[in-house]
Amino acid sequence: METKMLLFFVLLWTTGCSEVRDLSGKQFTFPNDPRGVNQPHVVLHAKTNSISTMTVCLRFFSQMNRMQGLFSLATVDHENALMLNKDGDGSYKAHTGSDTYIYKKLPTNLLDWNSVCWTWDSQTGLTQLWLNGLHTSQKLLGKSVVRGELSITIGQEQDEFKGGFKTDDSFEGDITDLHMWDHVVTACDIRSYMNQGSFSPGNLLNWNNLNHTVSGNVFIQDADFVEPVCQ
Ligand SMILES: *[C@@H]1O[C@H](CO)[C@@H](O)[C@H](O)[C@H]1NC(C)=O
Ligand SMILES: [Ca+2]
Repeated sequence: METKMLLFFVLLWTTGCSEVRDLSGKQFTFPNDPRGVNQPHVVLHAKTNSISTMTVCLRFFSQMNRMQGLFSLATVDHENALMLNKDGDGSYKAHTGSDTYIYKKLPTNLLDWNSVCWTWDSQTGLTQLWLNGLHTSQKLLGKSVVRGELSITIGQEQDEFKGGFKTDDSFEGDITDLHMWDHVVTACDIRSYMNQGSFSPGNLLNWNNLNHTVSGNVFIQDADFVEPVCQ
């Protein structure tokens, strides 16, 4: 009994703390442990209660050939308020509120990084997906503005607000350079992001100043997206 209580408090202590950190040059490593303690994931804290326009960019490295969540933003009303998933065949599913668009079979690296950016504007409903310097044509997605307390996770996909994680859409691999903006970033800036050039960091989520909470077996390691200069 006492051991159980102690374990409980240790878990609370190791999973409950948010930390603001400059993660430049670092990655979150999610190994093959989706059933692990607390179903490994990272909660990202953004200071807003409303999103009507956005861009989210991240780089991921994974060989997983099943559905996996790349970015999961839930509100109390919508578990998939803003969600990006990748399927085993390289299809990407973008979801806003209750609307979905599926980009079928985009060429995705299995043994290298993939840089992904997703833009959406609720005024027009237009959305666009960028992958490794290329982009799709514009598509129409929903126009419903995201409102209320936000719950953002990577590593696991929410099927309910702050939870509902399932082993079969968890993420396995590495994630780095995640940024989120409250506007549609220009094509020039997105290309620059993808080529590791200079760009203005996200004003909703900023990898260089990321407020986050790690839960379970997630490791922070050096990322090798930029070729390291070996001495
Ligand atoms: C980080 O996020 C937590 C949870 O939302 C919040 O309580 C805390 O104030 C944030 N820290 C900073 C420095 O913004
Ligand atoms: Ca979901």
